[in-house]
Amino acid sequence: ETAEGTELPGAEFVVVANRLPVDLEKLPDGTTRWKRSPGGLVTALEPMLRSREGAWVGWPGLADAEVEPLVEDGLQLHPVMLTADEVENYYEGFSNGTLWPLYHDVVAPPAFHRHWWRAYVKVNQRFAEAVAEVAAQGATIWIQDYQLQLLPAALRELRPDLRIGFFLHIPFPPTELFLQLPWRREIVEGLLGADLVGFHTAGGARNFRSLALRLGDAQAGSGRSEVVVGDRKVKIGAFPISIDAAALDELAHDEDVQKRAAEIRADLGEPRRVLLGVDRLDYTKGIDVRLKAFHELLAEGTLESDDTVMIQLATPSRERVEHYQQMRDDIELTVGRINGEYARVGHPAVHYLHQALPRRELAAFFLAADVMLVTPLRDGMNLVAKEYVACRYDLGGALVLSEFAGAAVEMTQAYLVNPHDTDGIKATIAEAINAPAEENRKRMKALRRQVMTHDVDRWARSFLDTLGLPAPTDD
Ligand code: ADQ
Repeated sequence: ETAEGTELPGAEFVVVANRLPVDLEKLPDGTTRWKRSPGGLVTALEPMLRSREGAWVGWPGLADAEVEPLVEDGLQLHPVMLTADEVENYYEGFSNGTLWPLYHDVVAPPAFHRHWWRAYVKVNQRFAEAVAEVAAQGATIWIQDYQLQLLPAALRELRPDLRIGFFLHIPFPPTELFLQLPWRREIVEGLLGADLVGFHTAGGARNFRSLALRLGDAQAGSGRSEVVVGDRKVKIGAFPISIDAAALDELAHDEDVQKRAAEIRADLGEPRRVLLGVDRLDYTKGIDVRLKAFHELLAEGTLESDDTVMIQLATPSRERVEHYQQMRDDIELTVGRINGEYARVGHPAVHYLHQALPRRELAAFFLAADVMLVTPLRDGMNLVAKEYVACRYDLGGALVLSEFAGAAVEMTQAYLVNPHDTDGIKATIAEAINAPAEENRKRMKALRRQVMTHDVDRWARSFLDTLGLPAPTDD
């Protein structure tokens, strides 16, 4: 079967995400070229897509670029065009200025603008048309994340033959918060267009289900993991995402990575303790929370900058959104203050890199860190916590983890903290630093048992099995 309007064959399995797994880059001479962007989702889904002659529909990351579909290593890529206005209103505006803060417990105030909403509706409709063109009769479609919540219903309208799954990578908020959204009914009805709506945690699934019963046209189904919409069943479930744990474990075993870890500690001046934070620079990640705790621990003398250093690696993120600019300034001010008071020449107390690092380098930092600080105010899952554990095959290190990260549900042997409780965080950091090695090994062993057996492949399989995706045909 061939879809109309393209020479590529209609795809039996289609992933739809805001972004394609490749970025279109503009060169100084005005021409463009493709660059691979190896995100976690790509790594997770690529084998599955290839074995099923799959397609990926998404925005190539550059405004106003009208580009033709391409086939990369047997994977069909279908670019969806966004104008500069749409990038501003649909992506930076409604997705990242409204939905992102609203879904993360309003830790920053969400802005509700009607022109942002209109752009969100329009772009979701464009995605629906793009998917309708590439999907084969009866194909399975897997829609990813908060930028595309209207897509399930919009797509079903055009193509009732499709099997549609939706997965939300960020938290689904408590109903009281969600109800602030002027377009709450439209979003719930958009999601209910899917056959399966998946979340990281049971809490998120519960929140969505009760809203669906309250706002949407849904009726209770035969159990807690479904609702009924007209003559259709919509399944609702928790599917905690994970990482390619074996690949990271292998990377951590690499001799060069281990040498690099030793080198990092040497460069730091062989401190007794290294604390590490690794995040996209985002106000939900609680970077300020851990800096404050560290600052106070130094001020009280519980920690000494002579023998304890903190490293914060922060990937640049959403730099055109206002909240992000303000937050970056605040964090950099705090880093400067701490160093101003506690550094010596050649020995900063906080090492701060506003840079994205290669995987190998990141693995070396994980190996070099005695205490990993993951303190988000709210986080859908948080892959960094799992990556750290996957690297610590030596059972060294300790993980301090926010109760408000989805990862806390599975990683109960971490040092769990309430990110709003500064004294609690300080006490827990001190506890993790001073714990007998045997205690930390025991915790790490339990954490690894969880992470190494629940990898991203298992996540994808369990979602797609529940959705009822037929097994790939061998030919
Ligand atoms: P994110 O908010 O981006 O993901 P997270 O899950 O922690 O958060 O993933 C970040 C990724 O970026 C990790 O793989 C990490 O290693 C990498 N990274 C961070 N800083 C880096 C740096 N300086 N250099 C290189 N790499 C860096 C969203 C949700 C999460 C959810 C994921 C997946 O917000 O809650 O876990 O999607 O569903």
